[in-house]
Amino acid sequence: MQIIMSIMTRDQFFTSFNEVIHTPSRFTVLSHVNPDGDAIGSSLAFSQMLQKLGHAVEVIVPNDFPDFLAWMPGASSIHVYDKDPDQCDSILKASDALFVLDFNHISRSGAIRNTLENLNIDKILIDHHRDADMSQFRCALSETEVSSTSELVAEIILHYGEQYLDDAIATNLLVGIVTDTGSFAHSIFHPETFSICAKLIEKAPSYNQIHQLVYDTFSENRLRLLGYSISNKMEILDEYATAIISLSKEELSQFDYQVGDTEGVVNYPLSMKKMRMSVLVTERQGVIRFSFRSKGSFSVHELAQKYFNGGGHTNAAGGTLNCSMDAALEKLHRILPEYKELLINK
Ligand SMILES: [Mn+2]
Repeated sequence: MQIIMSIMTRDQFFTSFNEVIHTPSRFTVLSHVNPDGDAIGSSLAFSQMLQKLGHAVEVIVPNDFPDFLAWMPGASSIHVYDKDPDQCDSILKASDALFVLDFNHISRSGAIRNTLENLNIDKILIDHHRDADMSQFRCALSETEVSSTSELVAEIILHYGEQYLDDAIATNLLVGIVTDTGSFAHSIFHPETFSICAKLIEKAPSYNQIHQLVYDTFSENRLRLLGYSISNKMEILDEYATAIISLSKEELSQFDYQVGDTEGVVNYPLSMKKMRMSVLVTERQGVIRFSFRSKGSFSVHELAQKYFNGGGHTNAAGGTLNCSMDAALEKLHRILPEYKELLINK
């Protein structure tokens, strides 16, 4: 029988969480495939907090993270599963509990999926994505009306007291919040996001420097790929207030594609006043990946979940298809009429 737990309140979460962290333990913190700033920032900060509480903690991600995050405090200690699966499997098997950060569905665990399915230890979720399957978790802090998982981790740390914040933790959390909100441009649901950031900025060495380290790190190829994507590849569908950019494997290799190089490309079309949805379609490792963004109430989560084996948030979601680029674009065009009303009604 499957037990469906309802969403936990914060009080219930902390009661259960306190039991988990009560005695010195070996913990693993795990984040999602294709880790982004929030995945790395929240995982590092959370593991650093657990270490301060006297636990032995390792951070694992399914595959490598982009270079622009490599400077983050503690990043060099992260285990990348597909570089050393045996070591990661031993770490997981020796763990007393597993913390799952910034994702809530096993399909986002990449190559770790098999190990996870056979791992009988307590799992604790800290995440801000929709539709969490609570039956998998001993306890969960699963809230969608927050900017990022990093914001939730900041709340946990501040719950125990500001003395646990140091410059490394503050820096990691700021990277997570800044990247998941597009530098405070979206996904802000309440003023507390800013009061939390004010506390983090007090502790972090320099906010300006953090911003530069994250954003002013393009290679020439990456900037030229962005220019090419917008100039040559952006298809505007006025009748759906939608823009589509597609990049084939060949096009990516023409710009010497490195992990993370298409990060943010999907946001640019939405800077046009008339656009409600933007879709980036890329072909990598034999899979077609979709990245969806929207403005206002139009939910790309619903669309990604219904047609593209994915999901995420109302205004940002992802998905994948195992097919050719042509077939993927054909499917996208085919389903758009279903959403026409929602897309053009403000
Ligand atoms: Mn996130």
